[in-house]
Amino acid sequence: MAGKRGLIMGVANDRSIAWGIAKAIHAQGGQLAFTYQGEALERRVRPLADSVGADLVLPCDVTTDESIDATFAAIGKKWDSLDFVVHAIAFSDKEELKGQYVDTSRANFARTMDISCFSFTAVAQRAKAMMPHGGSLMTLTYLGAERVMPHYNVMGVAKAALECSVRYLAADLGHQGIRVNAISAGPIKTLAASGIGDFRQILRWNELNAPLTRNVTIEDVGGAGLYLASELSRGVTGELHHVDSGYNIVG
Ligand code: 0WD
Repeated sequence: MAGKRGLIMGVANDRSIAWGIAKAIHAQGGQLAFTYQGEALERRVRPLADSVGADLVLPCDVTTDESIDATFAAIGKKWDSLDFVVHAIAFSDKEELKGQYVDTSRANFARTMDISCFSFTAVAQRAKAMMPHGGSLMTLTYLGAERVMPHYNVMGVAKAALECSVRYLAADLGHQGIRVNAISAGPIKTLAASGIGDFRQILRWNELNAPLTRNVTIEDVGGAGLYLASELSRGVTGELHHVDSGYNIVG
């Protein structure tokens, strides 16, 4: 990854999946920029960014075009091009990740879709302008997009739309040498996951039933993120890559 530059979006703390990917790419010499959402997270993200020698650490709230534009403008001032973007952002009202999907409200449906799905397309719109030599865009998804999983509810619907948008973006951007892929990660105890009802049971169930009989770590996902960001995956686009100890083949 020496000589490659990329943006990591969605680090909340050192347990974040985005941080696992950042560490793996940094270990191979990639240069990183980070975004954070809000001042509370800035305090956590800055020291992490410092530890991998990143000095581009920018606020970005993906719910507004102005914020995304400002982020890419700031990157454009320091770097003339980008090689990869990691999008590891999702949000839904916790109260609607407990009961049944059928009770989803219009407002939370729209917000979940906006932050967890549309934001990837919004980022792709800006990133492509900075990828004249091609590049790699990746996002994070979960098996709840493909099947009904307990309490995943509206987030499953948003992830299904996200996975579909990966395919459309891959088709749109392929001729520019820009690859677009998704990693479908197994359950990992992070801040976002703590909002999902009965998450502890889901972890235990996966551990017992996955072919590898263990849960995945952010380092496991980091390895896959490194592969997708690098030239090793140069022939891969529009792909949904499961990093879940094989749970998707049995569960
Ligand atoms: O089991 C898991 N943890 C899995 C997570 C399994 C499979 C997939 N994923 C996905 C998530 O759905 C998400 O897309 O991985 C991605 C990263 O999630 P994470 O690493 O599990 O969670 P976390 O460390 O909380 O990072 C997600 C971050 C937010 O953190 P919080 O917890 O504060 O919501 O997404 C960011 C924020 O930093 N985020 C935003 N960033 C910019 N603008 C916004 C926003 N409006 N909303 C949330």
